[in-house]
Amino acid sequence: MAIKNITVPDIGGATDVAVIEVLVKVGDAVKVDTALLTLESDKATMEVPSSDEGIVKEIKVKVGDTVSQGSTILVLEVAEGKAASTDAPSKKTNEAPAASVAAAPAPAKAEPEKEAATSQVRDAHAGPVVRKIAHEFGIDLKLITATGPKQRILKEDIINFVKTRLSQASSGGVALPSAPAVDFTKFGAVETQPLSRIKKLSGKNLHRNWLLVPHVTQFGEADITELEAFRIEQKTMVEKQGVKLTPLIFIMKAVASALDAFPQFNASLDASGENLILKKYIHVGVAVDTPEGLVVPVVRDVDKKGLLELAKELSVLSEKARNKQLTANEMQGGCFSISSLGGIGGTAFTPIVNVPEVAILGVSKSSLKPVYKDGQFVPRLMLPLSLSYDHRVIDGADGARFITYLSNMLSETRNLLL
Ligand code: CAO
Repeated sequence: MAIKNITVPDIGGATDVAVIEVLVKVGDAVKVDTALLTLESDKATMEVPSSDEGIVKEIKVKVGDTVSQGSTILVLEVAEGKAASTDAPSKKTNEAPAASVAAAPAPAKAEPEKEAATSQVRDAHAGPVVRKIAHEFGIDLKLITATGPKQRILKEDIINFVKTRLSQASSGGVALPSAPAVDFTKFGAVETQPLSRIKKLSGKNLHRNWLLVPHVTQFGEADITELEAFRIEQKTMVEKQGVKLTPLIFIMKAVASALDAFPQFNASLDASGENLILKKYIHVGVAVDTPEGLVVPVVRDVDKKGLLELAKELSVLSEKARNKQLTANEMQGGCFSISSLGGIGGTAFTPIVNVPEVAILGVSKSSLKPVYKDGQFVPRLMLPLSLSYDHRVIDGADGARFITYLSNMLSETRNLLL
């Protein structure tokens, strides 16, 4: 064993630089490049790594001391033969170590652009508070995505890192990089608007569902020409009872029938993910757009209710949703969801499955299209459907069967009335 004094290397000519952190203690085994100290000058925070491998025998500096090039940092016991070639002769005793080895030589001045070699003093890219927090949590700063100016790690970066790791640990999930923070004021005027409570809540669920469920979206089209003719015929009469008969009511009825015919769509995976829980009731959630965000009240026993009853119930629930009067109970127990954007527009979209359900139907705006029928093109009112499902539970063939069944139900009005 040999004894070495490890000293402060060239720190760019800075003198009397404050020691803000001592990163090792007596007895620690250090390797080449292990960070020993953090120094903070008025220009930069830098780390001093070890130039040698060995055991720390004595530490010669403490937090608050000031050091310059050549100041002794610590005494290291190194294995014979591991001493740096620049080392002076070393002694085998612990007394009076004569050798003085710089912790790390500065980069050659002739090659200023060259990346610093191993064991260079390096910019710590983080202030003392941040470094202290990272040190206490045992976080390697190299793992943190810096969002501060000049790639500096901020306290928020550490917090985000810890939050992400905690949520991964609880979900057993994989690491996701966090989105970079962008200062948009660099590009023009901005206004910051906090998300509503509902948006924050539904956003969290949507994000989880998006990550958790292997989604497939199956598109389809239903010919609702006859259905629409029937609806228009009934509309005025129904409106006299204060109820609005929109295509959605018929779609709810068709969905209930399809759920009955394809029970795996009226199901949930249990917590273990190994069993399917088939439900013997048909409760359908309907996404309602409110100024505060999206909410999904649940209409119970859709299979057992008539069109008029469903229309009344949906109108009450969507009114309650818009007035923020829905109870928790009214938003629970759904087996399947429908998200209808048909009143607004668009041709198709990919809805996100509302976990623990396994499928969701997206409905877009119907339009007249030329359809080839009995040897000629005829104008038909076509309704676009988008069925997203959890591919762990539902096979592609079943997805196609379900949407075909649904289209047939909607194309034959009497199917829905009987
Ligand atoms: N094709 C063509 N027209 C349609 C249609 C469709 N698929 N669906 C509805 N319409 C028509 C209706 O017939 C109605 O027309 P009239 O006033 O002339 O009768 C008009 O569009 C408006 O319908 P509506 O939206 O008031 O009623 P609805 O039963 O279709 O929907 C509700 C009710 C509560 C679901 C709806 O108001 C709503 O909030 N939709 C948005 C849901 C949403 O945001 N989903 C997105 C979730 S993912 O972020």
